Amino acid sequence: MSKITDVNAREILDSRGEPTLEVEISTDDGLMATDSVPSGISTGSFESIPVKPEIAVNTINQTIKPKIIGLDPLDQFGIDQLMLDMDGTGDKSSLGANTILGVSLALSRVAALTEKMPLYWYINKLYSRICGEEIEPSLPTPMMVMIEGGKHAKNKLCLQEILVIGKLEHGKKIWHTLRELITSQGLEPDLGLEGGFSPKLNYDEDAIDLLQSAIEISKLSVSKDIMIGLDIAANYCNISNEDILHMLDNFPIYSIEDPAPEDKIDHWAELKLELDRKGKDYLLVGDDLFVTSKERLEAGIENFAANAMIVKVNQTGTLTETLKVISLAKKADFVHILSHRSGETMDSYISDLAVGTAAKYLKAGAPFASEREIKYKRLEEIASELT
Ligand code: 2PG
Ligand code: MG
Repeated sequence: MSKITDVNAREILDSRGEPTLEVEISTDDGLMATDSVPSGISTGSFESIPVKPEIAVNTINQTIKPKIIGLDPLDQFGIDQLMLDMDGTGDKSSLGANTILGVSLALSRVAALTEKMPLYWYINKLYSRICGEEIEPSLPTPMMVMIEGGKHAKNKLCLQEILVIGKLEHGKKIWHTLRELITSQGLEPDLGLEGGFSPKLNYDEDAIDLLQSAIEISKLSVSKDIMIGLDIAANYCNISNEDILHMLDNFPIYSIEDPAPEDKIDHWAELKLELDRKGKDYLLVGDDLFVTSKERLEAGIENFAANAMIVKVNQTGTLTETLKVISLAKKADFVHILSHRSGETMDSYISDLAVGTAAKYLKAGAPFASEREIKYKRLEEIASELT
C-alpha cells in the first residue's frame, strides 16, 4: 500500500486575478500531484461555502495534513469522509468547501499516478467503485461561450452566456468571425470573464442575431454543424417564461441553462411542460438550481424541473459527492454537463472528470483564453489516447 507523505497548500491567482489555492500531495513512491480550486461569480446561494484562500491554505497545512499523512491515497471515499467529519457542517463552512476540494482533487490525481493510469481512467474506476455501476469513458462535446453578459461582462445584456455547442474547430472559426463582425460594426471586441465577446449591445436578441450572422459567415449551419445554447443565469437576470418561449420561437436554441431563479422551481416545471408540449428537442439545464447537490437534484427530478444538470466540483466540495450526484443524474436520465467557473486556473481536471464519467458536454468557456483553452486541449489529448 502506498502512503501519503506530504501535503502542501499555497495561494495562486486565478483568471480574474483573485487568490485561490493549489494543493500538492506526495506519496512514499516518490509521486507528487497538484490541483487547484476554481471560483464562481454568479453563484447559487445553496453552493457549499468556501473560506478565504489564506485560511484554506492554513487549514490544509496545519489541520488536514497531520490527519492524512500515512493514509492510503487510493482511499478517496475514506479521506473525503474524514474531511467531511472534521468539518461537521452540512455546507462545509467550517473547513471551507475550497479547502476540502483542493485536497480531494489532488488526492485523486496522485492516486491515478500510483495506479499508473491516466486521470480519466482512474476516475472511471473510482466511479464504479463508489457508485456501483460500470460506464465506458467517452468524450464530451464542447460548449463554448461566444458572447457574455450579465455578471460576466460590462455591458447591458441580461443573458450571461450565449454559446455554441459542437466541434472545437467550429467554435474557433465562429469566435474569429465574431471578432471581425463586431469590429466591422464599430463595436469594441471587449472580452467577458470567460473569453467570449461582451459587445455593448442593449438587447439580448441583437446579440443572438450577431452570433447567428457569425455562424452563417463562417459557412456553418445550426443543427447540422453546431447548436446554440444560453446560460440565462436567472438568479441575476429577470426574465419570464413568455420571454424565453418567444426567444425560442425566433432562434434555434437547443440548450437553456438557469431560465428561472433557484427558488422558483415551479417556473422551471412550467417551462419544461411548455417545451414538451411544443415537441421541442431541448436541454433544460440546472446550474444554480441544483448546485451539484444530491438533495437539490432529487427535488428537481421529483418536480420535473429540468432534464440536464451542470456539474461544478466546487459547488459540492468533494470528488466522492460529485460522483454520487452524477450517478443520480444518470439514473434519472438527466444529461450531465461538466463545467468550469468564471474564475479558473490552468488546471484541466474537469476534462478528465468529464471523460471518466461519460459526460455528454464540457462547458469550459471560449476556445481562446488560456485557462479555458487548456481544458479543450486536454480533451484532444485524451481523444488521441482513446482512438
Ligand atoms: C455559470 C458559471 C460558468 P460562474 O454560471 O455557469 O460559466 O459562471 O462560475 O460565475 O458561476
Ligand atoms: Mg450557469
